[in-house]
Amino acid sequence: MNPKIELFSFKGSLFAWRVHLALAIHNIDYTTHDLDPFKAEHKQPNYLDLNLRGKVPLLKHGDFFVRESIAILVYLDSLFPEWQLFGKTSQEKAIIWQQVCEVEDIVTPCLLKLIPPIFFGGLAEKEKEVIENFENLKAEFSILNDNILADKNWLGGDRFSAADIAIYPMFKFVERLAANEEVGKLNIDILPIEKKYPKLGNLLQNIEQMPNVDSLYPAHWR
Ligand SMILES: N[C@@H](CCC(=O)N[C@@H](CS)C(=O)NCC(=O)O)C(=O)O
Repeated sequence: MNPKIELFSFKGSLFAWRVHLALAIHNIDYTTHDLDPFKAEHKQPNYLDLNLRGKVPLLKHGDFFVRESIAILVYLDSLFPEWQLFGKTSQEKAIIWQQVCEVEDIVTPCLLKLIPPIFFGGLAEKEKEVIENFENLKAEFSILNDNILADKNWLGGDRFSAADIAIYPMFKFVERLAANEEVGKLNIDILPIEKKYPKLGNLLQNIEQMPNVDSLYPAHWR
């Protein structure tokens, strides 16, 4: 693909992971620039010149730049129309976008609220809030499991789509958060996802059977 695709990322970034998934599953040759958040490389002037928000992911395609993981997926999907990540018919498009929006509206905010107390300290003081966020995630997982996935194997319909890409890193991160030793003492009871929510387990398995998905799991999380 000319010009070559370049992706600015952090190792373990949930949002950049979505873009890696789309590119790797479709076997696209691209270059990754891993920035080091601990050195604040994403806040240096040379990067802020490319992305005024100082965040990852950022996709570079020739002299065109696009930020925001979902916007990047839309861009890639129109560069590679055969992917059809956002569906073909009006109904497919509506259902896929509905699911993507609900991931961003419900699942992602819970995760973002759980990160500081679990990884950066203060869990004891924020225990009530942590439990509440896990309860919200569990309620959403039940809706996905019992309703949305009741009669389908993919989140957006009968085949792999942007909705599956949007949610996959979030599931993996929930597993990581809930496996934290301190969180274990709170009896959250959300793991193992595949046992508690079999249709979600089925979805995870389907996604993990797509090419190259396993190779993208952040090495430092293993
Ligand atoms: N909504 C954005 C979220 C991007 C985002 O928050 N990325 C994180 C890394 S996972 C980041 O760059 N954080 C650094 C910062 O906010 O300073 C997307 O979907 O791309």
